[in-house]
Amino acid sequence: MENEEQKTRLRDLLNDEETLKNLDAFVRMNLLYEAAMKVMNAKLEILQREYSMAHGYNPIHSVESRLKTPKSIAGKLRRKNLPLSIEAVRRNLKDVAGMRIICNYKNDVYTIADVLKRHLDLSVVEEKDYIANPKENGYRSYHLVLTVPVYFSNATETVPVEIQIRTIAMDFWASLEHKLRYKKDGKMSYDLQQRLKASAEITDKLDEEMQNINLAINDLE
Ligand code: 0O2
Repeated sequence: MENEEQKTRLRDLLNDEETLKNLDAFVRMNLLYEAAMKVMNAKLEILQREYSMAHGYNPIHSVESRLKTPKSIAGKLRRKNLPLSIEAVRRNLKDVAGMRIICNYKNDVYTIADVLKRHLDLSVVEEKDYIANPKENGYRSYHLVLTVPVYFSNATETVPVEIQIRTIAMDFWASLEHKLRYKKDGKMSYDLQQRLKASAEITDKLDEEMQNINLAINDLE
């Protein structure tokens, strides 16, 4: 019975012009951001293969990409006191398409950021170096928002993609910190905050030392 009611409600909803228009606009918006991530993924794949061939070394350990969920988009619009509309998303949110590039060493992070900034079809919209200037809680990562051209049948759209570039160690730290923050609804005890901050310092020292050891090994070869 309940199922039947739900079905009827869904049918009514899908017959409603306004709902259909919004649904269509949402699907189109998703297509746009997905396409931009595909373009970026292709660029990174080419870069990795070319790096391995030309230098016998690949500075990229792994790449992750994600599309922000509708719930998370709505939450961010609300926090910014913006209307829940596709237009507000397009105008104000730069992280609907998000990619994370994980590198082995700190200098690889800067290498990749520099290479991407040299791509003539990409434009830098935002750049934050949280490695040179870590956040108060210890967070380290290199953030770039780049616009990517996406070619459709009758138009070219420039779509923002947020790219976080960090080392394996920085990623390890950020994943745990994110999980804790999410679990505790943004609230964390002073003790945990301090321990995380201290861990971030240790992580940074580890990154430095691993990089130095790797350079020393390279010198031996
Ligand atoms: P989620 O859940 O990862 O998507 P803006 O996005 O521009 O409105 P802001 O804070 O100026 O806001 O952007 P910033 O500093 O470039 O941060 C964007 C993203 O970086 C965040 O997205 C996180 O993914 C990550 N980030 C920033 N600071 C921290 C931090 O202290 N810890 C961790 N673990 N990640 C961080 P969201 O949308 O906040 O979160």
